[in-house]
Amino acid sequence: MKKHVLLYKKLSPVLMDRLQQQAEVTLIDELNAEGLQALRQALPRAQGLLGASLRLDAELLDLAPQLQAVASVSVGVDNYDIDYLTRRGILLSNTPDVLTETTADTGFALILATARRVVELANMVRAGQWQRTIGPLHFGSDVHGKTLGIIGMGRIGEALAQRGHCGFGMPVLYHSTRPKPAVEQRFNARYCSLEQLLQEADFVCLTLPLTDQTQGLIGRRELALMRPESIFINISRGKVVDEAALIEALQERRIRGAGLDVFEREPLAPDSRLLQLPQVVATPHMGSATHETREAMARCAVDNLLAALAGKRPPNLVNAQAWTGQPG
Ligand code: 8YV
Repeated sequence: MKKHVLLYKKLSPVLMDRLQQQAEVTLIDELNAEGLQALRQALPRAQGLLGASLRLDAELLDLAPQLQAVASVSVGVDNYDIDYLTRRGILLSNTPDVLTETTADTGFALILATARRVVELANMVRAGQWQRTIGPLHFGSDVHGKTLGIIGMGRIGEALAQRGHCGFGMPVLYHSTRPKPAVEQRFNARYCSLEQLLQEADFVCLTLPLTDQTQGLIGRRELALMRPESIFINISRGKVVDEAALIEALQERRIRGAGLDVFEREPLAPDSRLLQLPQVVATPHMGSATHETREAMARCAVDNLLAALAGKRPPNLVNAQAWTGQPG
């Protein structure tokens, strides 16, 4: 008897075919009001869920009494009530590793775009305002040789350190839950306190998960430790930062600029004050958004889900405490 899977993120034909061979699949095309209603109506029959960018809380999952596994097409798991899932014995999996390099590329794209004012100057050319050789008014700042500060030394933080050290000759500072000697050896990185990193780094980059401990980590006090020529980069989660305090620091030119791929509320409101600041490069949470990487993530999520529904431990299990080793 095929198990029932509720899909709230479209899969490629190849992956959809693979899933349908082994499960009865219901697809929610779009997470608009109609789609959410259809999802709620389908939850009572679902043994498996696969998707991303939807808050799965107790209120919603109480509608799914048969649920055995949730496969997130993401590395971040802040959209999930992990304690609730574990209490119910529901296996949550995610897709680490496959998106590491692509997301670190995005981080470096924001470092370069913000430091060299790429978006601002490209828009000037597109608007036909390039009338003469550009001068100091349009100069950006160097990246090579500057100090790269990384807050959160996980897979993505390490990949960012590699880019900075190997590619741009940047001294690397990092702050993390604990020192990582291997990273220090590979990239000549130096572990330091959050305060020291904020004071010394030319680029302050957030690459850490959103948890109860990291929410609001970067607020007014922390931003005040940064230097006027330093640049703030966020490719983690918007809620790690007090966005109003960041806007103030930018408006008062207490920091030079910001490259942001994530925001407190997404999509970012068109009237956000961030979008009125030319020294801000804002991108639409595109960290892992390449054809290759999103297909690899979806493939990883399908592998995780099919393993869980077959009573096997998913390769990327998030809540190990929920694993009893008994077939579902
Ligand atoms: C996307 C991400 O939001 O993996 C994550 O945690 O933030 C990004 O890759 C996610 O993959 C949604 O599809």
